[in-house]
Formats: sequence, C-alpha cells, structure tokens
Amino acid sequence: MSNPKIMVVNGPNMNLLGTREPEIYGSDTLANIENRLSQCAHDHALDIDFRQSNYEGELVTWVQEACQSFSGIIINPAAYTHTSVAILDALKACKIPVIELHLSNPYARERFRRRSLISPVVTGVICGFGAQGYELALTTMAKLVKG
Ligand code: CA2
Repeated sequence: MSNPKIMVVNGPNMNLLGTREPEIYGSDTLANIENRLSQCAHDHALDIDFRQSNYEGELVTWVQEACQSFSGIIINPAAYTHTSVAILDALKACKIPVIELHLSNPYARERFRRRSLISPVVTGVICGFGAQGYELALTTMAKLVKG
C-alpha cells in the first residue's frame, strides 16, 4: 500500500528564510527545513509534497488540490494568515486534518499578527518552536491520519 500523502504549504516570503531576521525565524533556509522534514516523513511512512508560493491564488489552488487528493495539510500561510479570506474559504471546504504552523509565536508579536483568519477552521495550531515546528506538525499528522 502507498503512504498517506501530506501537502506542506508555505506562503509569501518564506523563500527568504535564513537570509534575514534570524532572531525571529531562525537561520534555517526553507530547503534545510524540507530536507529534515523528508527524513521525518520517511520515518513515519508518509509522503510529503513541500511547496512555497508568494501568490495567494496559487496557495488557494494548492489547498483545493490537497483537499481532493491528499490525506492532510500542514500550512504556514505566512502573512496571508492574517488577511486571506480566500485561504480560509478553501480550508473550510476541507474534510482532511489541517495543521496551521508558524515558526514564530505570533501572539508574542505585533497586534495584527495575533489574529489568524484560518485558526477557527483548522484541526490545530503549532507556533513558536521555530523550524522544529515542521517536524512536530508532521509527527502529529502521522497520528491523525494513521490513528
Ligand atoms: O512565524 C511564522 O511562521 C509566520 O507565519 C511568518 C510570516 C509572518 O507574516 C507571520 O506573521 C508569522 C512571515 C514569513 C516571512 O519570512 C521571512 C523570512 C526571512 C526574512 C523575511 C521574511
């Protein structure tokens, strides 16, 4: 039997990770995070599809695709967390587990980061643990999709 497929979606500017603001986001690049997550996926017998886009519509299309043909979604919508009704609406239609993930702890930052539009419709939220949060999310996802 094939492994459950998990889509890992990253929003705008996440391609710049490791180049600035390491005090907030750490010094890992997104490629480093993906490499470690691939090992974690292998350990849990999951297949990951790791993506990043700076475009809201592309993120919406990917969420729709994941809802149709994946077993779970891990999503860091980055700045769109705080603004995107379109991503919220796409996630609302989703029947698979969804984990919202943030490297930083948005509740310890500016007021505008304390509101996530998507939190009310996701299965759970992991934030504030830096890059390690991706592995925490995938380990949790393994339990959600395999029982
Ligand atoms: O903490 C997180 O993971 C965030 O989703 C990251 C977003 C931010 O807008 C959210 O409030 C919290 C920002 C991602 C941009 O990443 C950068 C990385 C390096 C340099 C500049 C931006």
